[in-house]
Amino acid sequence: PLPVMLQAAGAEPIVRPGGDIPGDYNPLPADADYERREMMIPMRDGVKLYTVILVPKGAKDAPIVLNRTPYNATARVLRTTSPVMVDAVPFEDREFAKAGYIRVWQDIRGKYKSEGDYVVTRPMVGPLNDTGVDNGTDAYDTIDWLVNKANLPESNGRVGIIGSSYEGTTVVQALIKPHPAVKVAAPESPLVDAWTGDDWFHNGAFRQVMADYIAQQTGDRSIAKAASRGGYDDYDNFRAAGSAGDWGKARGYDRLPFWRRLQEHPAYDAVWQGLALDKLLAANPSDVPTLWVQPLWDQDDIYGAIRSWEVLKAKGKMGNNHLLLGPWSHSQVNRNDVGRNLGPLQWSSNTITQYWRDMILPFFNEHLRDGPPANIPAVTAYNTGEDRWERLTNWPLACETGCSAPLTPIYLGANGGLGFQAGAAGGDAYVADPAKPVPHYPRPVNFDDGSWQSWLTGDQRSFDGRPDVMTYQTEVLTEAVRVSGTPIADIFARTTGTDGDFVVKVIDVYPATNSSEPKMGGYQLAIALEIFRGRYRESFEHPSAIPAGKVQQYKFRLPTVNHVFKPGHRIMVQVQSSLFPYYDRNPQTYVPNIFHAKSSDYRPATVTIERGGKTPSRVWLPVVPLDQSAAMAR
Ligand code: PG9
Repeated sequence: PLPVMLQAAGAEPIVRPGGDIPGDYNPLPADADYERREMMIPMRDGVKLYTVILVPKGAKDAPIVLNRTPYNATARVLRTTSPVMVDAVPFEDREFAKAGYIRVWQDIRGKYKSEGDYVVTRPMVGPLNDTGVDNGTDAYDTIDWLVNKANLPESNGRVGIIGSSYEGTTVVQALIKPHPAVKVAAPESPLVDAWTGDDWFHNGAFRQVMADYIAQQTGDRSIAKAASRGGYDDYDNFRAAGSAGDWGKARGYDRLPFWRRLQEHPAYDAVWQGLALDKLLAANPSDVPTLWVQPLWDQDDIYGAIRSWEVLKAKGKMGNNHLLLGPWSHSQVNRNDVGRNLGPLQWSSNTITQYWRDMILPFFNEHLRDGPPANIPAVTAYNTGEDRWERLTNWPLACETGCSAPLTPIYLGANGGLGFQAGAAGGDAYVADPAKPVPHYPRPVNFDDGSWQSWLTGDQRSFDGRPDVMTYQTEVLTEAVRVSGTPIADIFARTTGTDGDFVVKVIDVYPATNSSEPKMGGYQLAIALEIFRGRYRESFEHPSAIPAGKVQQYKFRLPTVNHVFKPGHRIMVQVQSSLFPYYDRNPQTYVPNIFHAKSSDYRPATVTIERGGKTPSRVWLPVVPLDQSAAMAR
């Protein structure tokens, strides 16, 4: 036999347990201004969660900011390998790094380097979860460990929790029964109710593109590849596939439990209701000072933050709950500091710098290190018509009941008119054909080309004029109209089908000419846009077929606005029956479960939008006087 060892005595063996990948490699130069510690923190059930802690060198009595993520804690703290903490942390953490905070990132249970089983937006312990552990208990146990001086002697024992989207959801979950060391929170665009208005469904219409997300997120503990969608135009790809269920089946997604689960729960049943965090917040209203961050053009989660704030307001928790309505898309504030524009919209100042420097940091400083009062008002809302922040004492400024002003109906009229007076009875008919659905974005639609981020600000002229898009607009305004609150679509319609979707958009039509920016002349900017699946018009939980040919009412909430339609502009409302491929197609024939609709179920229907008389289709707008100085916080 050959000699066992060829190298000198005492040298490391070449082949040894663990091989050449030690698992604790830490590419940080000795002169770095911070330390990186990687820990496996034990939870109450023995599962250990991978946690990265960045501690500024020399830190003493430093506050902690925690983020719990399904998106790879290691990658989040390794933006660069810079020895300077401010340059190493993700963009969104720079203000914290500058201010000497201890920054902690943790992989949630079952993802990346954490142990345990991953469950998508794991239900809180209760009827849907009997394991005794959830994202609330995991946050609690983590915080308990972090504030123990034996583990992290540099901390002052106070913790702030922050994160956007899924990471925002983990913040909300940590607020249900918060650890006493949690002194401040900022859930940014959290998914709160995934059936009503965040992510998977909106009012029952399904976001088919989420199939890719589910494949990536649950195909592997780290990130898996989604199956090919086919050609470049996802409009063609999705349409050719048939139903959303057919789409997933053809890609092998039925092997993914969460994909199967979605298909088993198309309606707002006990599962979606049990997952809805606003209901749990209402039952356990938190006293933690919280800033709920809701981007106004959030293409993923446009409902959860504002809804949570409303629920806590109803529970009398105004004093410690603040709402921030920013002129952004989903997680725009977390990506980079390009805060002067969104799609074609341009703001006069960098709203993202202002967000981190003037709002979040002072708010966290106040509560985590006894900093000066941050003076964050109850509501900070960007006025998207007048291009400025407003500090308000309450929200909404107009609503159905209980506000200082009621909602004002604006009526769909004859010949495409729109006005504050109801007109004579009449109707406008169009053929909604599932074979030719209205695109949500001009074709080709490709979900990987980046257009996704700002599609909600797209020019609605691309669809105006289609025979299946009904457009109603006011005369050119001679006086400004201010809207501050949540508009409600209230459509009366008949259809020859037995199911159908309704999409309503409230649009600001810009003046026809714009000499400094010609392409914005006549621009149609949707300030609120939402879809509603007709089968849920009477109950979200118990769908029912639409009686063909009978007028039905479709009343649903649109996204919140704080906008001024200026003189020279017009107000426009568009109504249509699809928003594809963003949302799956409604077959327009009632079937028990649209995920499993057959190709023969997809049929054209003639939809008639009723106007005037006893069935006056309208949008209830939160119109308020232009001068809101009385509602302004100092
Ligand atoms: N909107 C994404 C998401 C959140 C929660 C569940 C699923 C998806 C996100 O951006 O994280």
